[in-house]
Amino acid sequence: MRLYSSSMSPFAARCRLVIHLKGIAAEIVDLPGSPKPPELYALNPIGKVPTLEHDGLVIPESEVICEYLDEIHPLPPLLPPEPAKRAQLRALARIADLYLMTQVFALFPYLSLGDADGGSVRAIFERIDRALGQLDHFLPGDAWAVGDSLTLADCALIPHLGFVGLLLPYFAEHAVSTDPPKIAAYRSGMRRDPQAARVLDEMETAYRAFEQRLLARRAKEAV
Ligand SMILES: N[C@@H](CCC(=O)N[C@@H](CS)C(=O)NCC(=O)O)C(=O)O
Repeated sequence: MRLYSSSMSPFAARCRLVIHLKGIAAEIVDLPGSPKPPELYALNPIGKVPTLEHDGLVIPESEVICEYLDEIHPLPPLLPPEPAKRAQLRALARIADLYLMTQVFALFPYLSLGDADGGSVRAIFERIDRALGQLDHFLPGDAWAVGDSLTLADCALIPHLGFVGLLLPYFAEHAVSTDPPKIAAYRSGMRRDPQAARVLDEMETAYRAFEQRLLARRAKEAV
């Protein structure tokens, strides 16, 4: 089994977290940088990480990969048996994927282009704040996202919220977001699981290196 990953990608971190929690012997191929290499496009024309290769099968999309891993390696189970909890779990992960992370990634062009009056960045932050509020609404306010143990919802939310915490301060000149109360409480417990702490650390190390390169490039352009 081979996972094409990037240390900085929260979507790839979600899959690495499942792999580590289940002790799966997978080769993790780190593909830093963008655009991704032609080898990845040859396997998956979407050209995104994570991409999983297993027994001749190529699977794109982090959510699909995580559910596949849970099905072929059932222990420890990361999907609760109750349909209601499964629905809650999938709703939380989907809200984070579709409404929060699409807006967070919309900030990327402004990392290199800048945003002279901050208007575009502020508009994106308004949408991020709305998505954080929507996610907060559906969070139960307990230690884990659903039930009393770590599930696939946490595997999505921990890297996503970790990435939000790294990227958003970069735009503090133009806009700031504060976590709504349940998300703030959830964030404070995100490192409780050692494997979750591990992927958060990997993501932060890769993000800091990316940020240094970005700041160096901007300083050079300003001369
Ligand atoms: N919906 C996809 C999103 C994956 C995604 O956006 N991956 C980004 C990195 S976070 C990527 O590979 N972008 C292409 C690139 O960096 O060139 C998923 O859930 O896997």
